[in-house]
Amino acid sequence: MHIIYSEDHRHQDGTAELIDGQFHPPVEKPERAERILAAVREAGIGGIQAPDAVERRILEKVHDPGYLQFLEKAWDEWIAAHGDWDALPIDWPTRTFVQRLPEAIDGKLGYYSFDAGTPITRGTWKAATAAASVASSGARKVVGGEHAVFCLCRPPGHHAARDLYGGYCFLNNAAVAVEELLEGGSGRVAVVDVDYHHGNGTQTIFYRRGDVLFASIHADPRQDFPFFLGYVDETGEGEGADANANYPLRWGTGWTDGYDDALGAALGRVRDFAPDAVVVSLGTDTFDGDPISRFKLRSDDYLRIGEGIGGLRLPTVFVMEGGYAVDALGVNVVNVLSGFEDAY
Ligand code: 6XA
Ligand code: ZN
Repeated sequence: MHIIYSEDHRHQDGTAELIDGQFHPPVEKPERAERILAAVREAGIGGIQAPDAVERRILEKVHDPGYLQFLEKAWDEWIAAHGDWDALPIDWPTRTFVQRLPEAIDGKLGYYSFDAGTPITRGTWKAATAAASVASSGARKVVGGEHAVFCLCRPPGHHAARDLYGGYCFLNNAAVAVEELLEGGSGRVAVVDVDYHHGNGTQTIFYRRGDVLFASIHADPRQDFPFFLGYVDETGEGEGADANANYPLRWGTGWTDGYDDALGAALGRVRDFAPDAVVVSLGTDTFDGDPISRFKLRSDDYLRIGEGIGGLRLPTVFVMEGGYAVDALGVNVVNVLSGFEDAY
């Protein structure tokens, strides 16, 4: 399968990340993409191509135009106000506050974000648009007849909502892929999100849409990020009623004691939905050795995930999301893609 990759991901390179109340080196770092690239190249998964730039029109289908303008200008406003240091929000319009966009950059950061773990840096816009371009170009290849494409996106995207960033995500790359597939002639698209964290952004973007199924297997939000979305009773609204399916699993879940069954159930929902194409939000932070996660999957289990998805026998766009155990990241991603190819 083709691989789409842009080296512009390197422009997202935060100085520090707030983890457990302290600043640490970011886990979402350029080395992640470099390791995955080296592994898929070595495994001979397919040819590697650079993307064409995503159209603004497509970005505006996924995101609010005011949000896009904010992201594009945020760094310039931040550096003018505070100097050359990662931009982080510290105040949010939560319960009892008015949802109004302030003038000051500090207020804008709070208005458009939902966590303090996602630094905006000098290169954030460049890297985030490159990742969206990777997803867009990959999906267009599938529209053009390829059976599957791997979009090596970084920064990730599944937490980014219509006008919110967080969870290391700025632009929703998976949603960009969905919009490209719909525009290219797919009547129905299913998103399968296997990242450890619930894809709150993707869920909300498509929550009222009946032509896009969102099915996600993730850490129980009662225990883990993003905490406030990803519960089983979130099933969609309006035309999207019954087109959203969450499979939360408890900390410590491994392949045989929960993951396999949840994957089977999620893929069953996809089959019942009868989509024309599938977008996979591919996170491997479900790995036993992941530094920020608490599932127990082993490297071989990723072959089974790939086989399960390949068994759908549907045109598939893989979009890279999380995964922070850098030494195992390459083999885990390669295993998903190889398992998929073997089963397809
Ligand atoms: C909290 C953890 C962010 C999770 C990012 C991720 N700062 N999402 O991997 O899929
Ligand atoms: Zn994740």
